[in-house]
Amino acid sequence: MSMDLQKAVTEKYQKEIGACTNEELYYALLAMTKDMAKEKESNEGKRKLYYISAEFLIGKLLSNNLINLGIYEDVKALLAENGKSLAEVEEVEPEPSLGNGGLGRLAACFLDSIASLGLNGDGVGLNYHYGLFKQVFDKNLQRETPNPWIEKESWLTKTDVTYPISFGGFTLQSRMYDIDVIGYENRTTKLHLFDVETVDETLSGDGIDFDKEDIPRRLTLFLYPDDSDDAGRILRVYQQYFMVSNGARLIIDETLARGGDLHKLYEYAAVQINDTHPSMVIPELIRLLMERGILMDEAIEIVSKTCAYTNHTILAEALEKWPMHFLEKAVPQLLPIIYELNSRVARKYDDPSVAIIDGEKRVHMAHMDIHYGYSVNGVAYLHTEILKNSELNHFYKIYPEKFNNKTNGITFRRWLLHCNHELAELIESLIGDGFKKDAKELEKLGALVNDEAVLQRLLDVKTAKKAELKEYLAKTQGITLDENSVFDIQIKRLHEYKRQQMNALYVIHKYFEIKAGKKPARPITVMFGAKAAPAYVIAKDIIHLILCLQEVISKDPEVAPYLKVVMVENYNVTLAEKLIPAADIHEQISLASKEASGTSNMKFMLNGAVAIGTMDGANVEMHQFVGDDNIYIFGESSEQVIERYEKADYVSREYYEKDADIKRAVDFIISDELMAVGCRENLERLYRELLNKDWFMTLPDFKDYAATKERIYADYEDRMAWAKKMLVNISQSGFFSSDRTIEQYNKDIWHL
Ligand code: 26V
Repeated sequence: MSMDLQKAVTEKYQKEIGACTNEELYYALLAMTKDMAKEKESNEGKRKLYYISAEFLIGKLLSNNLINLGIYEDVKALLAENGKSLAEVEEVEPEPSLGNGGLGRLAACFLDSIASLGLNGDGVGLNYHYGLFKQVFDKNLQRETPNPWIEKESWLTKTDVTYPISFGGFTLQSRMYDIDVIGYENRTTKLHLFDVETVDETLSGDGIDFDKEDIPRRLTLFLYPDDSDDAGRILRVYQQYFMVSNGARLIIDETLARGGDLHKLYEYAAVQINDTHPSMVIPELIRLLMERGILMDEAIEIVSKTCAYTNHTILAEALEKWPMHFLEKAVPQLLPIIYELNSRVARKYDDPSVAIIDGEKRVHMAHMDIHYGYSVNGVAYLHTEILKNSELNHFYKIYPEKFNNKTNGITFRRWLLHCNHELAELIESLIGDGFKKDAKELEKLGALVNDEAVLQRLLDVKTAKKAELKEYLAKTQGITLDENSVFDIQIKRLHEYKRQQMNALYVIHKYFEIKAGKKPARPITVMFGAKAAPAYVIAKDIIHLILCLQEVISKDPEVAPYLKVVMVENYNVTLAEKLIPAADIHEQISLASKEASGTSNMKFMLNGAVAIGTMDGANVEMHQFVGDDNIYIFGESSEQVIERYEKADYVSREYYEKDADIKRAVDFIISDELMAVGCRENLERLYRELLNKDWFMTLPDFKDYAATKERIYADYEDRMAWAKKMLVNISQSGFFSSDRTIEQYNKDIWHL
C-alpha cells in the first residue's frame, strides 16, 4: 500500500499539486485516504463487539487518519515541496459535531483503540445532519445556529444496508452510512451511522427550530434537540428506538451471515450500551428474536448474556426515565416486552427502588439495563464506588458480580501525536518511540525530572504551543493573547456541577485585588470554552456572566494588563486540540462526587499541564499517580458532599453573609459595571440562584479554591520546579490511555 497523492489529484482535477487550492487538496486527500482504508483488512473474530452510542464526537479525521496510516510526515513533506501547507488543508475540513462532550468523545477514543488493538468491534449510532448546534455569541449571550457538516464528499460511505423501522402508526426506511476507523499501524473497524431515507435538511430561519413532530423528515437532523418540551423529549425516544432497532437488526444479520446461531447470540455478539440512550436495544433484541421463533424465556436469557451497560453519571436529572405514554405512542411494539420484564422483576424483588416501571408509570432505563444486562460499569474508581455504595446500592446488593470499574482513557494518537507533534518529538528524542504503542513507556521520562536541559526543552515546547494558540485565536476569533501570561484553562460542557461559576467568582475576586493594588507576579489569562444546552437557563446565564466579565475587565485599564478573561466561541474538538497543548493550568473543579470521570483532565495531563481540582472522578487516580506535589487538590471530599445532601442542611446565604470576599464577589454579578454590558434579567437570576440555592455548593469550596489558586500562581514562578511538575504529569499519564481501558473492557466484559 502506498500513498500517491499526485495520482489522486490528477484523477480528480487534472492538475499538479502546487496548482491546487487547499479545498481541492483536501478532497483529493479525503479520496486517497478512503481508498487506502478500503485496502486495509478489517478486524475479525468470532465474537464481535457493537458499541452502541447516541454520540460519537469524532472530530476532524484527516490528520488523524494520515497519522494512523503512517503517512502523515510524507504527505506534509510532499505538500511543503509544492508550496502547500498541510495545516492549512486541515482547516478546510468541517468538524462533525456528533456529541455533547466527554461521553461522545470517549466513544470516539474507544473506536480508535479498538481498531488499533486489532479487536473485532464496530460503533453504531445516528447520522445527525447538524449534530450539536454551533454556538455564536451575540450581546454577550449564547445563540444556537445549525452546524451542517455533511458535504457532497465526506468521510461517510453510503452502504446497501437498509431496514424498515416501524413506529406507532408509520414505518420509515433506514440507510446505513459507514465511516472507516483506521487503527494505528493496524487494520480498520467501522462506525455505522444510521439515517432515514426521507430526511430533509431544509430549515426555516437561521436558528435551530424545526417541526419536532415531523419525524420522517426531521428525525436525524439534530443531536439532543431541545428537550424542554414534550415534543422534543418524544423525538428523542424516536431517535433512540431508530438507532437501536437498526443496530439490533444489523447484529442479527451479521451473526447469521457468519453462520452463527441466534440461540447462542452471545457467542457472536457483545453489545455495550453507552449510557441509557441505547437501552431500548434490550427489549428490541428480545422482540426480534421472538419474531424469529425463539420463545420469550429464552430470548430474555440470550439478550441478558449479550448486553452490558456503562453508567456515565449519578446526576438524577440525567438518568433517563421515559413516561409510558411516550413509549406507547412511539414504540407500542416494545410495551408488552417491557411490561413482562418489569413484572418478572416485581415478582422477585418487593422493592420499588429496583423496579423498572415506577408508581408514576415511568420506565427507568438504567434499571432495565442492570436487571437484563450481564455487566454494569462505572467510568472511574470513585464513580464506581459511589454507584456501588450509594446511588445503585440496592442493585449492587442483588448483583454484586455484575459491577465493575473501567476508568476512562483517551487515545494518545489524537491527544499527543496529532495535536502536539512538538512534544511527541521531544519525548521520542528522550526515550525512543515505544510510547506510541505502549503508553506506559512514558514512565521512562521519570528518570529525567531533574535534568535541567530537558526541563528547559519542555518549557520551550509549551511556549511554542502557546504562541501557536495565540496566532490561531487571533486569526479565527479576533482574540489577542499574551503568551507570557499564565494560561489557566477550563473547557467542558457548561454545567452547574462543573462549577464554571466558581472560576468566574475567582476572576471577580482577583479583579478586586488588582484594583486594590495587589498585582499578580505575572499576567493571568483565564480561558473558558463551553456550550450550554439550549434549554438550560442557568448554564446560559453563567456564560453571560463570563462574557460580561470579559468585556468589563478588558475595558478596565487598571486591571487589563494583569488579568484577561477569554471565552472562546463554539468550543469543539478542533479547539480542544489547540487549547490543551497550550495550557499551563487546567481546571477540574467539579463538586466532589458529581463528575463521573472527566477526560479532558487526562488530555491536559498528557500535554504537560498541571491540574487544580477536587477529589472527584479520575482526578482521584491522577492524584495517586503524581502525588501531592504535582496536582493542586482542594475542596470538600465526596463523603462530605454526599453527607451534606443527605442532611439537606446547606444554606448558601450563610456563607455569603459570613464572608466579605464571597459577598463582594457575588454582589458584583449585579453591579452597575456588569449591568452596563449585560442583561439585568440574566444576571439577577444567576445572583439569586447562588444566594438562595447554589445546589452545587460553590460557596463552601470558594475560599479553599481561591487560596489554592494563589499557591499555584506563586509556584508557577519557579520555572524549573514547575517544569518538573509538568514532566511528572506526562510521565505518569500512561495509565490514562484508552488502549488500557479497552484492554480491560475486553478482558473483563467483551471477551472478543
Ligand atoms: C446529561 C444531562 C442531560 C439532561 C440535563 C442534565 C444532564 C447532566 C449531565 C448529563 C451527562 C450525561 C452523561 C455524560 O455525558 N457523562 C460524562 O461521561 C464522561 C465519559 O464517561 C465522563 O468523563 C464525564 O465525567 C461524565 O459527565
